[in-house]
Amino acid sequence: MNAQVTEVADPYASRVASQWEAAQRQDPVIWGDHPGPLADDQLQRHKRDGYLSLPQLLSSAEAAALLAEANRLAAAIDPAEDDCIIEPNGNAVRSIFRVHRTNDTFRAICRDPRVAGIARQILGGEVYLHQSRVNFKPPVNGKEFFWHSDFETWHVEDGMPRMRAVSISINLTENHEFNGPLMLVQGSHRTYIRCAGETPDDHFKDSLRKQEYGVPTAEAMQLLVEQGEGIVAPKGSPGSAVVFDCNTMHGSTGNLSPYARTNLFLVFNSVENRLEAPFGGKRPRPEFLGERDIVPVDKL
Ligand code: 6CS
Ligand code: FE
Repeated sequence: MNAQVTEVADPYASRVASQWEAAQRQDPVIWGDHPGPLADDQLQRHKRDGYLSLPQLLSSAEAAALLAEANRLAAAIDPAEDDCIIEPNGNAVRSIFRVHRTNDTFRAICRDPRVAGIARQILGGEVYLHQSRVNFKPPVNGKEFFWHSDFETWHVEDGMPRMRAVSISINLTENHEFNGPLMLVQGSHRTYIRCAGETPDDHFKDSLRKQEYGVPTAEAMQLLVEQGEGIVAPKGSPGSAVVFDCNTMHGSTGNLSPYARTNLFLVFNSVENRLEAPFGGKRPRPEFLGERDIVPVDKL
């Protein structure tokens, strides 16, 4: 008898064709009924819009302490370190990665129930940090982050199977219209954009400075914006935060203001959604970009 071999198609295949395509999300946004710090109406808004703006997740004093630590790290880091990313046009520090493992101040804020509790509530149970970084977006010349869905990259390049991750971006400096605040396409998390093209080898070496693969076309952006509720850019003072789904289309423009736009970006993934082999077939990115050593956040 012939064993039946069933090829299970990857629902989130991307960068496999020369044309982009819009597909339906296959996963819930809120996983189950887990207690946490968010009120019901906040959860419902996150489910509907794909993001939630929190005007005061941390106090301004806490944000100031985190900012001082971030600046201390940036001043001390050797730019040749793996987990340090430099701006595409110079040598200012753009991002420092894996701060949940390398720094006690940042580790503590990851574990804080006001932060981790949100991720557990949305993802329905125990979570770990898939990625953490401080983004500096330096004064006057800090470059943009082009439009992208984080999940698209994490699925193709890291092997994240399902949409069961959530990001919390905590503003350490004020975010306003002059310094390139986070922009999100409201409602875009319900649609998955399969991007055109193929992933180059060692893509991360360029993508973290300027992403050019795994990004939507103008037509894909138009579709998301028109079928959703448009583009939002929540403003906020230090200590404010934006929680957003792993598939929400987002990006930010450059910083033309004379002050850095610094934020702490934390990605929580469910322990039940651990990484597999990358769905794009290349070798996995380094662990400072996609954690493979799973430690539940409260055991960090
Ligand atoms: O590489 C990452 O994990 C993240 N960074 C960028 C610039 N794009 C994809 C994803 O959000
Ligand atoms: Fe992103």
